[in-house]
Amino acid sequence: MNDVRTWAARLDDAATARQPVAPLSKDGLTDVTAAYQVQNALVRHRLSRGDRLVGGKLGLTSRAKQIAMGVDKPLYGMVTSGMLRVSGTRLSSRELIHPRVEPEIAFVLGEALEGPDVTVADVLAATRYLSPALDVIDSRYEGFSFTHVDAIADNASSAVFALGDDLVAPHGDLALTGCVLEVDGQVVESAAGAAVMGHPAAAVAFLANQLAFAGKRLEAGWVVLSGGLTAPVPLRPGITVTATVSGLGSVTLGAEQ
Ligand code: OOG
Ligand code: MG
Repeated sequence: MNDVRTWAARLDDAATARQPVAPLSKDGLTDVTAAYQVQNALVRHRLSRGDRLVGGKLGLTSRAKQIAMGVDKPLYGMVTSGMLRVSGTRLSSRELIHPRVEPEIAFVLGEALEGPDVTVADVLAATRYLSPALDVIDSRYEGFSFTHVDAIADNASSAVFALGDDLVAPHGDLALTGCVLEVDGQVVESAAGAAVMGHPAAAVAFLANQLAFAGKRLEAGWVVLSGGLTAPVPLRPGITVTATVSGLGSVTLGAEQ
């Protein structure tokens, strides 16, 4: 318990000071349960500063992400109000440590989802809107290098995210929906929805079912980021990144010079 508090404070300080730290796995963090306890305590730091819980996010749900980060198991984190930016925002380089950005499909829930037996069909029935999302990850670990438990403790590297301007009701086959990621107008990555667990709603179901182990659920009105569809790209100073998802529109973020 002592370690949990110390580790959470270390990650919170790293984010606040924009000073990365050594992975907690090098300091004795080994099991997934303890890692989620650290994550909980870390999120409580944000809530104590006035943030509200507004949803959840999946991490490492596509092969592309797993290969890029060298971790082969999915995980989840929690999303708070202070992470949300309007599409078109330019982020300041002083805000973050070494940000990377990735395209995702976001779900906005009209109804709560409570595990353990949530299915893809349940997720789609409970979804009010879909939106393209840009997820800016900013690992609090040196060199953006971590193990599965490290990334869990660090709340899935969550930093900032943006949704598209239009929220669209679910339609069509999300597994076959195309996603294109552009940097300064050049296509750098692309994927189909199926890149995330065969179907992005499967990632949301996975999250609802995982939360059930902790006696928690996804609430109505929450947003869920289903996980990076492609490898992330560094959010370098001066660049503009746009994700477009067929039938859902676009979302853009930039970084100041
Ligand atoms: C951890 C996972 C973060 C995703 O979509 O895979 C994540 C990381 O890659 O830093 O948001
Ligand atoms: Mg992500």
